[in-house]
Amino acid sequence: ALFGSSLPSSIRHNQPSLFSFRHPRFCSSSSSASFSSQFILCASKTGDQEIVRRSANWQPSVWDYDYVQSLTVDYTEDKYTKQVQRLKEEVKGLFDREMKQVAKLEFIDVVQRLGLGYHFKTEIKIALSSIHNNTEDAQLSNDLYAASLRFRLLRQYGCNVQQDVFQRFMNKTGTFKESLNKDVKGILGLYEASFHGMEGETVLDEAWNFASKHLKDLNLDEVPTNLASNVSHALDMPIHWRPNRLEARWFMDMYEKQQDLIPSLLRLAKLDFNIVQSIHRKEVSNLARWWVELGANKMTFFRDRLVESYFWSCILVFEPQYTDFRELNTRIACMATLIDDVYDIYGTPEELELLTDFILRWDITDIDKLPPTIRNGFMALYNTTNKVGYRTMTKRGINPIPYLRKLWGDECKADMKEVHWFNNGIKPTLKEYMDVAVDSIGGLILLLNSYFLTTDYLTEEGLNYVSKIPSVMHSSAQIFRFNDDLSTSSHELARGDNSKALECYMNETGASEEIAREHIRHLVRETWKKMNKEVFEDYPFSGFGPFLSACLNLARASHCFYEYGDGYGLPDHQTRDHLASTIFESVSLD
Ligand code: 0FV
Ligand code: MN
Ligand code: MN
Ligand code: MN
Ligand code: MN
Repeated sequence: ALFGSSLPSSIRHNQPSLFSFRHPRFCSSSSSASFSSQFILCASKTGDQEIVRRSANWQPSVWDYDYVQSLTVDYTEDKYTKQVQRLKEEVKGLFDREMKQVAKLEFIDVVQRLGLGYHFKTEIKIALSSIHNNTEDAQLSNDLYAASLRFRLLRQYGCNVQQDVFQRFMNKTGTFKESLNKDVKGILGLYEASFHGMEGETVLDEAWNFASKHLKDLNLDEVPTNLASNVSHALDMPIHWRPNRLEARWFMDMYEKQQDLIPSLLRLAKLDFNIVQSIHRKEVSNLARWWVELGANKMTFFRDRLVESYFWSCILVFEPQYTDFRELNTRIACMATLIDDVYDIYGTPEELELLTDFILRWDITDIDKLPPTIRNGFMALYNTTNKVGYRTMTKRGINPIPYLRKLWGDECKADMKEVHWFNNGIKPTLKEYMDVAVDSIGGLILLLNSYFLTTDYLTEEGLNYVSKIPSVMHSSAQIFRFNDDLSTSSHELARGDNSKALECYMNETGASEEIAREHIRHLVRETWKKMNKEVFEDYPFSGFGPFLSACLNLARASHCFYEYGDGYGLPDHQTRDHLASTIFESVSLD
């Protein structure tokens, strides 16, 4: 079972300290000293009462909005477009070269990891189908590296290749042969392949166990430098979990060091990266103008994370033609952040009840009944949603507002439930928690956007189907929630918040934090296995491609934002570098 079993309540942990803070409340100013000094106390008069509010003391944006607004677009001139056209033709020709099957697989892998897969969909499809049908090639069956590469690329593409191709590398007892130990390249390939496993595929589970243990135990000083870098990179995060643009940026530098590199391919990858980045720079610069005009960069009651929200949107859907998606989705993500901070920190339970009611009724009559800051927040949410609705109805002929409203409502009801749990010291089981927390993380509304702002065939039926949350969408949001909780819950609980996945599991089972972490990480892998299957199920509507990729990419974005700490709430270090190297810094061409 995904959520494990609960142990008798007699061994449940009591963690009173986790619940020592309550939501802001009405109180006399003299009692405000009971709040921890790490919070800014903002007092505001409403009638006779004074509201003592908490503040999470968010760090301001790490990006200077003057700089972001002034970003220039350098790579759209004709001379680059012509060069790219010529290079694309040249690379297309390379798919037709006579070569060994394994060399062809390596070529496809390089093209995709360089971020160029979207230019060569037809060529890749033809090449992989022919490899899929060819079961005669001895190397592809007998060599662990070749078999793993074949398996990974075919699965990535959606071909139903059986896990049994790995049987020949296993003992009768069902474990991998120890004689493979010397084959680091093969084990690395097996490791990457194992992330494409689905539920019930025990061979791939064993592949993951075997390969991760051997890669972790390796002495990398004894391995050739390039291979060693690839091993560390894979252990840091497997290819299947990496956002493609980020992988492309890293892989270009690796590929450049390769002896047998194809110069025109590398040149194309660099040019294409810069051209796409130019489009992204323009988009984020326009968004910064909107943000500053909204005055949102001056509001301190919620996180100012415009650029990070844009980066999420870029990871979800990067292709140049989807500017509308990125531009509108970024705005929605900023509003999801606002709402989350209002429910988690800023509002009193009474105010939040009232706000939830406004959001469910979707009516701005009488909004002055809301306290000013919350009223302004609701108005921003309402206007932003209507803007997305207007753009969609005028450009795509369908009104998505009823569907967006519904998901905002679900999200706010989930937030309200968490407020209730927190204020009453209620500790749900992991399953009870997840039923709510998949709604409160905000991923579902982004995925809904990714559907109606990218599909070529938008219909009311399609929108209705997606708004009922197909399981692929649910799995994606679930991974987002788990990853977020792994990295943010210690701060959240110290500040005063409901129990998150880790604490719910610890409370339910009596497990230590370390065991609970391991368990949640295990659930992340289990949920990926579900999603690996779900993305290739039959869907009743065409034009689902970008939406299904967005489901995978939302999970990937959450790995990339949360693997090294809270990259969204406290965006330092890795997130900052990842973001800069993807969106701001061009690749040097010589
Ligand atoms: C997570 O923050 C977060 F970023 C939310 C909910 C807003 C949605 C934004 C994007 C997808 C960019 P936090 O850890 O505070 O969320 P929870 O739900 O744990 O309070
Ligand atoms: Mn929060
Ligand atoms: Mn929250
Ligand atoms: Mn909360
Ligand atoms: Mn969180």
